[in-house]
Amino acid sequence: MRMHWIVVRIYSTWLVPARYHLEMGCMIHIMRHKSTKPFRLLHKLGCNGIPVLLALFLFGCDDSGADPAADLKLIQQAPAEDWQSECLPIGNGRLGAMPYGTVDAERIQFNEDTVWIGDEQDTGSYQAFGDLLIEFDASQQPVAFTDYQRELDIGNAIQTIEYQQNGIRYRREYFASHPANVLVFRLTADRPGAYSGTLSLKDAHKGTIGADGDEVFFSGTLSGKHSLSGKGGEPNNNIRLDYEARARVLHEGGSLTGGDGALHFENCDSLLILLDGGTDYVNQREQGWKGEHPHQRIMARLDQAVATSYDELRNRHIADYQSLFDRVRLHLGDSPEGAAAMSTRERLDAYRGMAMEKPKDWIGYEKKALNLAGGRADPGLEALIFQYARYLMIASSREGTLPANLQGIWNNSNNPPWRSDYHTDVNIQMNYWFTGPANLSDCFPPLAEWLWSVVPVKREPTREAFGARGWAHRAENGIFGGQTFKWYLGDAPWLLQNIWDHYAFTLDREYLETRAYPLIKEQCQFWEDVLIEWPNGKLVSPKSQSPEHGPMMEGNSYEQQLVYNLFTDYIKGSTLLDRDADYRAKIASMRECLLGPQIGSWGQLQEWAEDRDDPNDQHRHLSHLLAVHPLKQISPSTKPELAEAARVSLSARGDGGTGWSKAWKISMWARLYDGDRAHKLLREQIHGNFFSNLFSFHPPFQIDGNFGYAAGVCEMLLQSQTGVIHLLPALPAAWPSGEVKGLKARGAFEVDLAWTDGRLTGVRIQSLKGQPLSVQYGGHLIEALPTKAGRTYTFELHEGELSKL
Ligand code: FUC
Repeated sequence: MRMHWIVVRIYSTWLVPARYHLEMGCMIHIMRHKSTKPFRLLHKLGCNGIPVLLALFLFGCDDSGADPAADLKLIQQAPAEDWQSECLPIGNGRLGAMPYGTVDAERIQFNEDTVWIGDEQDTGSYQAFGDLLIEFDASQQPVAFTDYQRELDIGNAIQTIEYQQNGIRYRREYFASHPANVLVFRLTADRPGAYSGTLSLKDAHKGTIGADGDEVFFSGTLSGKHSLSGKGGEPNNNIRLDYEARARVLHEGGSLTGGDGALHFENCDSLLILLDGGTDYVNQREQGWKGEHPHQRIMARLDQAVATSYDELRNRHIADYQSLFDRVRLHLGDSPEGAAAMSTRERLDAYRGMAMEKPKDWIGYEKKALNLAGGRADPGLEALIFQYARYLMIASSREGTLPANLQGIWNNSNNPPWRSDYHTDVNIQMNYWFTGPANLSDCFPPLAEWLWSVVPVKREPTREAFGARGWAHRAENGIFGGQTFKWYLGDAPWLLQNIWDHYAFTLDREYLETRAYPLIKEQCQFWEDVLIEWPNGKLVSPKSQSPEHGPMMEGNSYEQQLVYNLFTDYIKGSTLLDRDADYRAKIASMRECLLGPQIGSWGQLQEWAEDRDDPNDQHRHLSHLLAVHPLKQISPSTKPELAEAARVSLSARGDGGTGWSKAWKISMWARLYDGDRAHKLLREQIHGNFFSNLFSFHPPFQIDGNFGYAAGVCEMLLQSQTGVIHLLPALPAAWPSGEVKGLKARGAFEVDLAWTDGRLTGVRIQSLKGQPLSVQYGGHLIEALPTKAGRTYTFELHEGELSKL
């Protein structure tokens, strides 16, 4: 009977791989029966345990990837008409693509992460790269088509387009392979000879276009200046990157001929198009930011991809992708019947309780009154958007690439919004808040490497502006170290919060020694040089602006909180590495003198050293609340009075805002343990700031809203910033039952959780590096359990008390 229960459970919890179902299921079962030891259950099963253990082992081995029924698809029932709101993105970290053609004329807009115009003075701008155009002969006499469906399956990172035309079933299958490092497009049909037409490339700049044999290509030099740069004098833009893009076409059946810069295919059964491109950018100032021309690399990658069968390319792509994606499974509750099969547009409409007809309807919508009561609950959609952020991160940030910019990697303009750059006064930091908790630390190194590469450029202007060692940032940043807009002195220590946190999640000592520690130490020197001592002995930042808000003042909470955090991390790092003891002592004594957080006249956490906050001010930035999130100094557990003041301030700021601002408020409310308010923000972000391709918008499209949303979901389910692993700290009533597998906690722990009726029912924590483990659930705390690296620890909740099994 109970064996039967276990087997049923294996198949009923569809989201989680079999191994997990069984172990969690078994564990939950044990808990429900108030049995504390697994072997007691085995006795209850009426056997000596061996057959059951064998069954556990056998089922445990059946971990065969994503369940086909999983709710992991974005579905569209019409070709994309609008680039930012309707195209479904693919990417391999370096190359990105947005298919937005029609049935008769495919158009795949593509990017490469280094295609930039800018230099060491000017931020410049990320650029569009090109389009792959396929005109089918049918486009001369368009014929009606039926059964059209576009799908992006984020369970395997493959996009498909299917339709029926002239009695033929057509299928396009697209993916961006990280192992092969090329874009792959395959067109098939259920009848031979179905493909005739012309294939070409369009350069987004003014390069040379050509066709040769089975290839089309373009190449040139990125020169000139992008249009934003003209303000305030002529920019140099004197770094001119050479670029090239090349598509190789393989066909089955029919013929392929070249001419006039295009390839003509006739009566082909199928087409396989491999596309690669790049520039000569290297992230090294001492080489003038330019390395070898990309031509040889592109040819080598295409040669290798051509020598690999399509199935093999596809299998390797899926295996690589799932090695990252499958680490986290999330189930937040059951969706309405049939929701997972709906088009994403209709699904969003149902969630919102109102229909959006055209992309233009969305712009400005975030400002309109929201009718939250009108929509229907769809926890599967809320989980899908979380997993989609993980998909987008894997697609736009991998070891060796540049970090995800304001639009990840996807950009169709040479003058994109805010240069599609690296804004350092919240945006790029927000992009990377969730990589640690969402088990994607492997996607983080591009941020550290980018920072490492641009800091040397920033030292000289920093010395000139502030007479200080180290470096500071203006808000807009490019890939050659150039920067524009205002100086924000907290930006650098804010980036270093991400840099330290990557260490906190991974405990990667080499990274600490070679990247985190040197950067943090150099930043401490900047603050040693610029902090001002007030007559009362307090150390404050020099005059600066709280990001994009208010006057220039000394001692803004923005810098004060960030410098406190920087010094704290420095002290920890230098202690761990046993380095620079004298300097550590100096920094520790400076930290003691920093002006700390202040509670103002209406109970608010002050944004400025002066009590001048306006209770009616609903500015989108939350710079004075950083100590709540993403920093760690204010928590209701450790600093209840300051946490209450932060709550007053956050409430006053309201629940509106841009995509990223709402996303940040999810995390903020979660850190204040208000799960229902966090969920309200999450819902409002979905209502007001997601296009039908699930790109979040500011407006316009800005990927920090996607990544910040995922950070918020993590904060609702698990927190670890205070050194304690806090389970379900902000579980909303909207998610009464659910499961999550594979979230990470600081100290290198991997955590699986299950809950029912709002109560924790299962906890499994794997210690990856053998650190002591402190766990909290509600008011109950288990402190400093010794652990062994590689071991998994399970806990049970019995009459409200948490105990280790
Ligand atoms: C910051 C924000 C803006 C926008 C821009 C890209 O400056 O204040 O809202 O997100 O970055």
